[in-house]
Amino acid sequence: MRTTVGIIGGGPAGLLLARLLHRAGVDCVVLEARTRAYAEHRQRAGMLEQGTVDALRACGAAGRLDAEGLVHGGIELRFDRERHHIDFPALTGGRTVTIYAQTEIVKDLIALQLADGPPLLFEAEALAVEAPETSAPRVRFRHEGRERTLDCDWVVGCDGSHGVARDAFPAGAVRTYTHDHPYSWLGIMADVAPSCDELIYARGEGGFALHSMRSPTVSRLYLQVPPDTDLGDWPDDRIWDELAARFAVDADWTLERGPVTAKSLTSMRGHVHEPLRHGRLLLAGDAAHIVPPTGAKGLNLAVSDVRLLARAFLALHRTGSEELLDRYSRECLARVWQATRFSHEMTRMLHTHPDGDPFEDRLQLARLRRIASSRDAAAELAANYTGLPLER
Ligand code: RFL
Ligand code: PHB
Repeated sequence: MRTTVGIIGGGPAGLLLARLLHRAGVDCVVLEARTRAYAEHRQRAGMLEQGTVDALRACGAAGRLDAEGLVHGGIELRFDRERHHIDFPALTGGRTVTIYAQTEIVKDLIALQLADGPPLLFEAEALAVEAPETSAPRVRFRHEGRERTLDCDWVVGCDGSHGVARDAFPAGAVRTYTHDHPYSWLGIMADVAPSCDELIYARGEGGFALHSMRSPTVSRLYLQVPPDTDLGDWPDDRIWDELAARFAVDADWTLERGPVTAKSLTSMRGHVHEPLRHGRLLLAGDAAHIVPPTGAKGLNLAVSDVRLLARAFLALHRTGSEELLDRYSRECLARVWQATRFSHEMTRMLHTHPDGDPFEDRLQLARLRRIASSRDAAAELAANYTGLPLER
């Protein structure tokens, strides 16, 4: 098998890159390790920046997103038993965010790809990227019980945080910056109408809680828990009681409860690999960086990475110039570090520290009060949350 751009991973990053390349006339092949059903049902992100929505629209993948996505004009911060609305359009010159599940984006992109796109192979697990420093890199992969090779001009690793593409960077040529936070998120999906019109980020007495949603009838909620938490210790009633306590306010407000349909644990960590290119191998999305989900940035960063990459491949295709590919790692990392900084700050501001440092406690509340009372501080949060421009 041979192609111009070999893409490892059929998550949002790989699928969107394939779509953008296909529309630009650049040929590619996507190798996805899992089955289609698995890829379409992995529960993850839900909050899309305006730029992510625009990118999906521009490549014809937003039909359902436009019909079913929930446009939000802000978020609510809760602390000290009070509610504070952050008004995004007023603070950012009209920007909004959209709630639409990652599972649905993946379904929409897979359907388009299988209808008229370049090849997408499921249950095709990449084993290794070979000869990335030459002009003829290869991906060795296993498909239908056989080992095969995909010969490429370029390889893009969109294979998530446990992928193999990164392994082809020589040890001395890559550095990984990491930060682990001392807590995890217990997430639930529940068949109950959301108790709010906007996402609620709460710093309660017992820790952080987030109220998100997937549709007018499905709620998505998260609780800060210790990293060694056993889901078996958290029956549904205990989860709802703890959520209700953390969201409690003096105003008249109730958390509606309903049947819990899924439970999960997510560790909170930051991870950035530098650089994002070695020879003709490039990294994008979670393969390149992980951010804690408090800033809702992971999927949005994956999308902005592949928008930059698609532009660079288009320039190469049209003019033969590799200039944009040469700049990819530096430009992309500048944005990644801004999103990492924002995610880190949101995480540190909203989670209670397990060691209960009272000084840090007071600082967190001071930060939150500053955002609630200063237009400039709120505008800074709104600009980062809705997404910094791609060029920055
Ligand atoms: P993915 O989605 O992990 O896809 C990688 C794909 O590569 C495949 N793969 C391989 N294929 C072939 N050969 C191999 N050797 C392979 N190894 C792996 C995998 O099967 C998979 O299909 O990475 P991608 O495309 O970079 O997308 C990144 C996003 O999935 C991720 O950043 C977000 O989900 C993060 N995230 C959020 N991001 C947001 O922007 N907004 C949010 O509201 C948000 N909420 C979240 C989140 C992540 C969460 N968890 C579970 C970490 C909430 C949570 C709880
Ligand atoms: C979600 O809907 O899953 C979600 C929303 C916002 C976040 C994290 C997760 O910050």
